[in-house]
Amino acid sequence: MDAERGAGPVVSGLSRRGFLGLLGGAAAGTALVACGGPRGWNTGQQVIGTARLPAPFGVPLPIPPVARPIGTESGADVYRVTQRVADQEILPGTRTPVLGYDGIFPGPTFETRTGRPIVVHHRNELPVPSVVHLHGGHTPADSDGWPLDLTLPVGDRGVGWMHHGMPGDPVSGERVHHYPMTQRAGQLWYHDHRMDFTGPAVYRGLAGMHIVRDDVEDALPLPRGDRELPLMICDRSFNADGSFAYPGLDQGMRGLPGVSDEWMEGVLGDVVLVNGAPWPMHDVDAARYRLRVLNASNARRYRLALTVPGGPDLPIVQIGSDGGLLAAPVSHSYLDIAPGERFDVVVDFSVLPVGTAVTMTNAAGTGSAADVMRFRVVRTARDESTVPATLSEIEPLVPAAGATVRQFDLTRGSVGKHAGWAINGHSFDPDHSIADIPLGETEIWRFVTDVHHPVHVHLDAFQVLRRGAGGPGAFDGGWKDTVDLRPAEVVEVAVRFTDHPGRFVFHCHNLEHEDMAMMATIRTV
Ligand SMILES: [Cu+2]
Repeated sequence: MDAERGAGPVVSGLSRRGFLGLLGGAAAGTALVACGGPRGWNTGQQVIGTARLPAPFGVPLPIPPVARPIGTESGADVYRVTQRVADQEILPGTRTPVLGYDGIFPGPTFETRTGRPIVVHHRNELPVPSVVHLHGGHTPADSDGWPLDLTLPVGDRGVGWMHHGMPGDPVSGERVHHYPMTQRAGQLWYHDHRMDFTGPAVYRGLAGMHIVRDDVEDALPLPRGDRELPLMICDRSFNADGSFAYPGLDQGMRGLPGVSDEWMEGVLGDVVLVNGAPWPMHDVDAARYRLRVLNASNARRYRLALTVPGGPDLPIVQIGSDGGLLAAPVSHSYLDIAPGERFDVVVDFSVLPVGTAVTMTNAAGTGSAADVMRFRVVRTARDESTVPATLSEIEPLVPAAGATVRQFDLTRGSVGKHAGWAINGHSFDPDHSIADIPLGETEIWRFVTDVHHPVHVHLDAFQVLRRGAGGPGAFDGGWKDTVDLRPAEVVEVAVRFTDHPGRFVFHCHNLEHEDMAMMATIRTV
């Protein structure tokens, strides 16, 4: 197997073996631990990188390229994505080896339409197995990215990888995902979901955005074109040679999962990236913009505000959540966003004079993590966009009297030296469903936490019913697929699965918690 791998394709001047060697050189020994921000905001520890960092707001905001179909097949648009290692200039003047969809981080953005199915051929030219999950996708089980449905590297026969023989459907080289796109418009994202190694895989670049559009949304006078910006926010730390500093126990991501004890609570970076650029800058018209914000961090939560020198913060008008448009806009002075969550917002730069610099700040972070990016208002411009008072129709999920109530306790286990994270006291068991849920029935799920846990449910979005003693929180509106739970909190959601019987998962989207087994198998029946 090693001979085969060594003979594999050379990518960007690095053989696969070279890539592993490079990762090996990026051991966590160079990294220090620090507290991740103001007390109580984050569950995690920051990796202090050793790379020379740029001054903030000097790098232009990149916009990932849009994926183009290579053809059509039975009414579906067909795409091909090659996962490969490539060098990318993330910090100016240094090269970072990334694991990238099409060799880039973020991967290409998908733009699809409700009711128009797509087929994506994912080819794995990485040195490690991969699994692709479309987060927020209403996807049949065999295309959803079950954590053991490994796609092995091209030419790899699958001997020696962990989990060989466990339930799953490993394939060699390439996997075809069928996405029916029978869902409303919304902002999804796709990322790696391999059992035990999701944290390092996403951290090293395996993440991209996916925007679904439909006629309802197209009919609204919202900002569009250059005034609609997808913003993938994530934190990373870097070694002096430019490589990502991730404190994984196995830097080659081959055998031993997880991170050492210091990072059990989650890995926080000291550089904030937006669309893969450190604290970028973007020039804007004095007009409304639609910002489609995704928190793709492994563990970091943000409190985002748009600060204006000498003035009040710019209002942030939320128009959508994980699962598409809200019923009506909601104005916020800041946004709390946990890993995996998306917020669709409109901001109006026209209230500011040309020349104003607007900084997106993060009150949940300190030091270098307190800033995210900057907008600079550079010109006046016509703007015919508005935010309508009514955005979409949202069917309320109302559990019937006597509806099934399931409680899930998300806590850290206390057994053994490397006690992991657990749901109802159990580590992820791919063989055992902890809930068989009838399709079409609305259930109440109650999540109970010890520390911060952003809970993500696959297959269908849900609605938040209660947070603590009150109703839904300020950021809980609309269709959600990921809900931000704070320490010692209880949140109840109404869940209803439709269409696709099979085996799925729900899990904590703090990726270190997920890798250390805070995930559960469910079955829709
Ligand atoms: Cu968690």
